[in-house]
Amino acid sequence: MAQLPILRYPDPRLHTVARPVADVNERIRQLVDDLIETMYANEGVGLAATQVDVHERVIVMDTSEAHDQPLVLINPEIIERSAELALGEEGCLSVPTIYDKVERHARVTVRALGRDGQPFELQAEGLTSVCVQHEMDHLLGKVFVEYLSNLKRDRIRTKMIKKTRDEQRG
Ligand code: K2U
Ligand code: ZN
Repeated sequence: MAQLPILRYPDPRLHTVARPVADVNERIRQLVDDLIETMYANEGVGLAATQVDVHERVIVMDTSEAHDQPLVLINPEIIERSAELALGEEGCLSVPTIYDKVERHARVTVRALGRDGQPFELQAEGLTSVCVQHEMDHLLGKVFVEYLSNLKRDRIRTKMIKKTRDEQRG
């Protein structure tokens, strides 16, 4: 298991479109385990492979109360979306300290492969629904700040560039 470095917005690699996983093999299982470790280490409830500069369709999530029930979604696809929308507070490990409201489908049904390579379906609502839509955006190269106004996004971009520069200076 290893903690992986998380790309920081506005790193252009965050806008890469991930390719489908061809074979759920040992390399993919190792990636899944590293994503789970990295997610917990950063107190996230989700993490997409895109965020660690691996551009394959893999997501991990854990929206459980005790943060002890990791969910693995390989080649996820949303097969149903509710007409009902919901406004929810979002953050992102690639955009630290920034939180803002984004409108999402209130409920979604997702079909994916698990860590064992077997297909399953997940009916998600609440935080799980928000998180899976947020992570699937990552696999399409989209970061949640792109739903915000140009003014907000420009201010966030400037803040992230300064934060990264200050951290590099130590
Ligand atoms: O993609 C990520 O960086 C992980 C996000 C997932 C997430 C986004 C929006 C709403 C829920 C989860 C991080 O977990 S951001 C931290 C966080 C945790 C709980 C609620 C909101 C944000
Ligand atoms: Zn994110």
